[in-house]
Amino acid sequence: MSKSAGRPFRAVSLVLALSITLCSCGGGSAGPATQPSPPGTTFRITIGANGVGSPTELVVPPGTRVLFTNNHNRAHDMTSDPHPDHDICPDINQVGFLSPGQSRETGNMVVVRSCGFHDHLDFDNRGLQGRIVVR
Ligand SMILES: [Cu+2]
Repeated sequence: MSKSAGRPFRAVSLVLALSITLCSCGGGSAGPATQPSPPGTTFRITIGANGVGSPTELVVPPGTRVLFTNNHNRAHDMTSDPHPDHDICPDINQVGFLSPGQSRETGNMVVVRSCGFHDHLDFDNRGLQGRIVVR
């Protein structure tokens, strides 16, 4: 058994300590005060030829923006219930008019509540209604 076996081990721990120190510089780039959802965790609602789907009802944590995408060949005007006041969840009204192919986010949904929405251009159409539950 040799006592010199400890020396290379000490060198390795010195390198480790150095790299930990170097990595601690976080890239805090200046941006808007509101934090966007990290990539991969975006909550989405997609409108297609069969109406609101994937999904019709979405459960999100408080502080979420939901991305609406219109994959239909018609325009849709996505607004909060109830029609025509649109005042239960005003954050949804920020989506508003979506041309075919267009996407837009809701406002930051911080209040815990159940937010029904509909297509204001076709408000009687159940296929164009859905719900975002913030909880
Ligand atoms: Cu409406």
